Amino acid sequence: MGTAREVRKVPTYCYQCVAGPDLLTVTVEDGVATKVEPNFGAAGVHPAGGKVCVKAYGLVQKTYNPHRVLTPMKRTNPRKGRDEDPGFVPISWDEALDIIAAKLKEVRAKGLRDESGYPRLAASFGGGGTPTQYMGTLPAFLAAWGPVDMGFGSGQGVKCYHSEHLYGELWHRAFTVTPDTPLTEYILSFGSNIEASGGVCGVWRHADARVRGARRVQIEPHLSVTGACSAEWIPIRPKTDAAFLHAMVHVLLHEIPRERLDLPFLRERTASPYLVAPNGFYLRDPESGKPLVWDEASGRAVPFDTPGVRPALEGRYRASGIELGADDDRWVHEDVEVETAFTRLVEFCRGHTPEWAAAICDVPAETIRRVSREYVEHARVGATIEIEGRTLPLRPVAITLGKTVNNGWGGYNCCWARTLLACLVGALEVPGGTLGTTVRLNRPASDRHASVRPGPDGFMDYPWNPTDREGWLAEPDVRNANRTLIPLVANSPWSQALGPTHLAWMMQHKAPEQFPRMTPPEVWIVYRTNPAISFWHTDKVSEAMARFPFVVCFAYTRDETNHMADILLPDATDLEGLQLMRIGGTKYQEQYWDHQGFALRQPVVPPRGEARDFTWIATELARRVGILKEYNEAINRGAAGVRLKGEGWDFSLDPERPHSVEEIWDANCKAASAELTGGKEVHGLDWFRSHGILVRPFPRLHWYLYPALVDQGLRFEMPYQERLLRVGTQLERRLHERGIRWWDKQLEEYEPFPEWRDFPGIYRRAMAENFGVREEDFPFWLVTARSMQYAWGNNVAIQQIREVAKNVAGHDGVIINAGKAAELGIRDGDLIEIRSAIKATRGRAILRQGIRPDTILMLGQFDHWVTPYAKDFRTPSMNPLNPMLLDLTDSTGSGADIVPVAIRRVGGAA
Ligand SMILES: Nc1nc2c(c(=O)[nH]1)N[C@H]1C(S)=C(S)[C@@H](COP(=O)(O)OP(=O)(O)OC[C@H]3O[C@@H](n4cnc5c(=O)[nH]c(N)nc54)[C@H](O)[C@@H]3O)O[C@H]1N2
Ligand SMILES: Nc1nc2c(c(=O)[nH]1)N[C@H]1C(S)=C(S)[C@@H](COP(=O)(O)OP(=O)(O)OC[C@H]3O[C@@H](n4cnc5c(=O)[nH]c(N)nc54)[C@H](O)[C@@H]3O)O[C@H]1N2
Ligand code: SF4
Ligand SMILES: [Mo]
Repeated sequence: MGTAREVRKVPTYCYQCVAGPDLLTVTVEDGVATKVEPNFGAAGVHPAGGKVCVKAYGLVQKTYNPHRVLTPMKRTNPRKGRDEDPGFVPISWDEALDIIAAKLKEVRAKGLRDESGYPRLAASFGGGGTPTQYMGTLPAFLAAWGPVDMGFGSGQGVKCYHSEHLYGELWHRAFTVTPDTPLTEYILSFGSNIEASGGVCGVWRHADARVRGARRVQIEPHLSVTGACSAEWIPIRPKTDAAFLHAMVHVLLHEIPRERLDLPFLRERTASPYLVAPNGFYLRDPESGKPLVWDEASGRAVPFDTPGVRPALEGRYRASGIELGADDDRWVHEDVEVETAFTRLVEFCRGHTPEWAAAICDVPAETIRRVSREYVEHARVGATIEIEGRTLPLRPVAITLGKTVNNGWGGYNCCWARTLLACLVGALEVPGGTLGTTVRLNRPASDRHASVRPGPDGFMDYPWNPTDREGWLAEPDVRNANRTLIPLVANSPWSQALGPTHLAWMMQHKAPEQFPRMTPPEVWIVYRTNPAISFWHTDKVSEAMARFPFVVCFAYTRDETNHMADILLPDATDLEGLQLMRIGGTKYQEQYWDHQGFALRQPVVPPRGEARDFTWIATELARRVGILKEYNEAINRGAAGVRLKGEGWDFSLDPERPHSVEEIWDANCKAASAELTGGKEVHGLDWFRSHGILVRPFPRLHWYLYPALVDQGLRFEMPYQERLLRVGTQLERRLHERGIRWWDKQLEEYEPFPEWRDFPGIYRRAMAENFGVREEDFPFWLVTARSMQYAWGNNVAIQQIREVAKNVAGHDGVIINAGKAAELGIRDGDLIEIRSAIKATRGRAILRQGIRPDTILMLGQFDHWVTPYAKDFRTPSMNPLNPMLLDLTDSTGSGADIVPVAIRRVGGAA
């Protein structure tokens, strides 16, 4: 007490979960990080007032965790497996880097691709892309290397908002979809657990909306924290959301007057008036090939963009024209009967009555009907609002979908119906309505508006993977075959990780017919992901990775994936590393800023032990592998986030020599500030160290895509999916020409309107058919949900997080309906066994009223058996119980975290 102390406050960012980045300051006393606080200086800029969520408060303990790996390590036991002790021994950085570089050079000498055509080098990064904001210049190393297989599933992607990512980007440049929460009045949330998953910005926005009187209805099988603070909870039967949404479409089109819908929006901003010809493709003008609409003014069919046209929204007409199908299919029609896409839609949903859905969803028809009417009433069709001087429609209703609803079978239906419901009341991409956050498949990633480019037929262009005879990639270029099988996944730097990433694991066990012989990657690099815990069928995933010949894991602590590693490398963690990142604009989950710019992550304290900055590691690897020049050039091109050369400035690095970590980020800081200010201001690393961020205003008009479509005279590609029909037909032909039949179920989904299928039945039948079990022996649905306190398995090793989480029900066992438990003789705290068709696990029963009797829930992703501290939780996870199956893969390549199980009591309360 009383001794003079040096106290500093250091600004930095947190991006531990996808709801970030958020800004904070860390107090450092005598060189020791002691406290996390909001960044009050950024309160006027950051959408959550410069605050961070509970997870960021764990960063001090994260830094000083006694279980950290703090030196490079080498495996001494050549055998790999769960039961093998790796025998890790500490080695020097020199030795570690030399071993890795020697291996990489050996691989490079053989050729970047192996005899199957697959990259010899693979890399997996987890957590929804957040690791990029911690890995410094590693992306430049990978770019310098050449082809890398990024397609080994790391938990993210196919389990995430997968179908939403793909269809969302197609329809409205929406990698993820959110309400315009600050203006909305009515939110229908199908399993979107925003109060747990939305981070500090999401929680803040929704709290404000509640104060304003906005009404949120939570539709999901268990009462999540989001349900608990919603106006209403509707306990729907799992995987039946598509039927509920189809029934809403029915109510809007068959039970309420047409005038209540936004008819001008449908006519002018969607393809509703386009005429559909007998083979299911649009009727087109023979000369221009443009789709035709029925012009009420002239009483004939004319191209959709004819000046002065008054397109009919509904009706059947007789007209002539051509129809262009798959490949060279072409039909010439003389005076044939055609109908508008909208009329087709009305017919399509005729049978989808609330009564029909009620039986499927186990939700009363009256509830579905009432919710649909509330949705229309709150939409305020006709209202307008001024945003930054421009008058836009105001439609304060939105529908959001959570994971398990927007991925796997039924995901297409749910994403389609949600987007369509927005169109029916003109609420897509307008104030108060349903908005996309950001793009990852379309380019440029930094600006959603700039990604709006005119494509064919009056829609936005889309970067499909080709399916025509000449363009189709018959030989997959990575092990999950994303470009071969999934036209929608495009070919951006994110596309591999959004391919059917479980196929890469499954095929390690058996290559599917007509595919190249399956090979393991010769070198696999892993950072901030733990697929041995976070993916499906974790035993099988672990077995496959144990057979990989050479695995390099960046390691914070020991974990279940790096248990199979040959080399462990300790990286400078969140508060120790240096990196500049883009912030602001609009971003998932609900990061909507009125600013954009850059933030610095900086060493708040020096790295502990032998941990090294990522940029140093990447530079050393590039140098030792002999690709330093290519690596520096990649940084110059912007691989670390910013192009170093722009109009009127050039901070490019000399490609021939290695640069220090500070030199590299100093150049990035200067280029970033020049880019942001059009060359007016240039700030180096020192400036960013003290200021933390540099921003300029971001127009709120850019939150909404609608103005960009109006300005370019474009339409949303709704409701009829003519392009998907064509693309799917072509893909089917290509696969069948090769003799591939194992993707046939997925091909059925390429329909212009997504048909309802018995989605829960698909999950149950897959178990019976693949494992020879009886469906009725697995009567419960096992589902999972987010915890606000945990970012996946990222922070399970932090004691403080566990302490906070313990205050929230559900973290220590298996949630089961109290009434159902009583029937089965299960009391609170009893040990129960949960068995799927492939495996059983155990946990303590937590009895709750707030869950359907046919559903049980395992929060988060635990079940660790190596990760220090977490391995003592004894909290079960669904992941070992959930098989990877082709039958459970939809046409976009996604699956869902849901599995039929049986339960029984095996022991009394502890
Ligand atoms: N049961 C269940 N499973 C799920 C889900 C679910 O809801 N329930 N969700 C799925 C979804 S949507 C996703 S996106 C995935 C995410 O799953 P993953 O992408 O696999 O991510 P994490 O589980 O966070 O893995 C993080 C790993 O990084 C390590 N780590 C943390 N900090 C550092 C660091 O500073 N340096 C280094 N080198 N390593 C660090 C941690 O120890 C941990 O092993 O999980 C999926 N799996
Ligand atoms: N704190 C925190 N925030 C995160 C993450 C994190 O790990 N921690 N991860 C981020 C990532 S990568 C993702 S993908 C998102 C996920 O974000 P969300 O999708 O919002 O979150 P979950 O809680 O995983 O979603 C599961 C919810 O869906 C419900 N559910 C399950 N099956 C069904 C069904 O068939 N129908 C309906 N209607 N509901 C169902 C469950 O009851 C649960 O409440 O969260 C992101 N945000
Ligand atoms: S929401 Fe995510 S990024 Fe933001 S402070 Fe919390 S953990 Fe960090
Ligand atoms: Mo995710």
